[in-house]
Amino acid sequence: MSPPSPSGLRRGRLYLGLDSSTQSLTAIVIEVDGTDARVVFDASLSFDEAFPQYGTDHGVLPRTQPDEAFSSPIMWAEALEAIVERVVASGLGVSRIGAISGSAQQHGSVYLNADAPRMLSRLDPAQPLASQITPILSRRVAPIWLDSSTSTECAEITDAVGGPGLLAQHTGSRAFERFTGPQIRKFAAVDPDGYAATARVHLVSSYLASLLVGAHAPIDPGDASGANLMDLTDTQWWTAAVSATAPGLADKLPTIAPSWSVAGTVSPYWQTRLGLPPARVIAWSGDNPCSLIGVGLVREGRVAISLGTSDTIFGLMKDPNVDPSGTGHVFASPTGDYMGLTCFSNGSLARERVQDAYGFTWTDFSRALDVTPAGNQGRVLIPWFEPEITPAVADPRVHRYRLSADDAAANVRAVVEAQQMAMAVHSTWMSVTIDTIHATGGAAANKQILQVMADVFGAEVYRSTVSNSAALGAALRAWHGDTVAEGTPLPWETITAIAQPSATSLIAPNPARHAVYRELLPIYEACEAHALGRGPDPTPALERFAQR
Ligand code: XUL
Repeated sequence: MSPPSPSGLRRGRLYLGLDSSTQSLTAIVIEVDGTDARVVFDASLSFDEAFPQYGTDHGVLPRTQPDEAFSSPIMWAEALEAIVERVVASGLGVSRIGAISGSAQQHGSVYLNADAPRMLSRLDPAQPLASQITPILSRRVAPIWLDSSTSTECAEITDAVGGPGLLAQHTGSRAFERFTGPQIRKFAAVDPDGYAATARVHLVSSYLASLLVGAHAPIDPGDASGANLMDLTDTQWWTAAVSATAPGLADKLPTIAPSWSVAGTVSPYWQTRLGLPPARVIAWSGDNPCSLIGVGLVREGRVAISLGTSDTIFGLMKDPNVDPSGTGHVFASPTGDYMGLTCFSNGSLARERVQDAYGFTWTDFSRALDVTPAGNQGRVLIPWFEPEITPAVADPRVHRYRLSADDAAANVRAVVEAQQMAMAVHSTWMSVTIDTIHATGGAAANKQILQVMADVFGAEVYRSTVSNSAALGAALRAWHGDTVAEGTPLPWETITAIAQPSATSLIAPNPARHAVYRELLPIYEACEAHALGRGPDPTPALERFAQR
């Protein structure tokens, strides 16, 4: 039983979730009473603003090569100390913290030398953290997910393991430039001495967890699956990929432990310096696995669609199904299941390009959706304004089928329908029957877009109001891990109740319109194939569709 607060209310246990993203560090604290949770603290530090001395731009160090992207592990340590200080200063009563967990941008890697375990266990509470971390780095900078400079390494690793299909089958993704394995291989090649001096390669998540516990923390399977190095079936490092990546790497990688494992307790450094209690630190994970929890996706059939700069569809899978086309990713889920994720680069950008082309406001844009019919009378737009990830398109071009560029309203409907149909088509590899969608991101505010989503998928769409889903997911994972450690694990449905969207935000699919899209979907696929130069002109099929 927790003691009553001065106001007479019972004060519950606190769980701290941190999210070290590309641009900022966020802290969310939830207070838990029995099975009820509520957010009691939520704050962010922007790296560029809070730590201008590093010269970062949106969290990225000044670039010397256009295709490389690095950030600073020292800055991340400084930010960790600063945000924990803020949590302590909030007056919440941090002695009530039961556990801490975290989320971090995926794929980034941090290189530590052999002194790390000794130094981490003896951090001096009289000194700031950052200056004490500097001597344990065998590489001053951390390559991050925006780095696309490792095409050669991707090809070499792919060849060595026996091809892209095999690599994807085992690790969940074909070789991607930004993934950790190819990044490690490049470091070993360009700086063999630095690589030799590296005793441990952490991901951003396990590095920050290590700073909290004062020892090397494990990596959870969710974040490990962003490395191109983990075998999905046993969630352990895949020897073939590890050997193909860099010499002696097996000894330099952290162990992989379940997402709910206790990585350690908050070290004496934090207790003495900032007054944190010796709380449990639950293994950190990647931002995508943490967001899965933070938007409440803990059963198969429920997915999230994030309509942001890029559009993303992700959801839980019971089985590690892999995308044969090689564009989707499979990560382990913090629930012990799997998650599929497919990203589309022409998201808001494409919607805005169409909006701007006709001088429309968002109200005009919504109205255009209101006045045009589902299926757009067989008029299709393939909106590759920018290079596209799914399907892979390097030389972007917009394609129109039976659609005049002069017809403003039809172009609006065409861009929205194309995006939703692309998400439906390119998520079938997950073999999940989607019945519920949690819509997030800026464009989820638009009811008409969500109606098209509901009609294309034939699924119930709810607007998710969670804003910092990765940080919330981390706080919920801390709670879950604590209940597991106490021997009284709570079901994920209970843990994520706070993350479920309100029933009043429901947008129901219309069966007649869904039937229209079921007919149009294969023709839309044919349009994509034609635009990619891989199929016949789909115009006759669109004519038949329009005249039906
Ligand atoms: C996923 C990916 C990004 C980062 C962003 O593959 O690269 O979503 O995780 O932090």
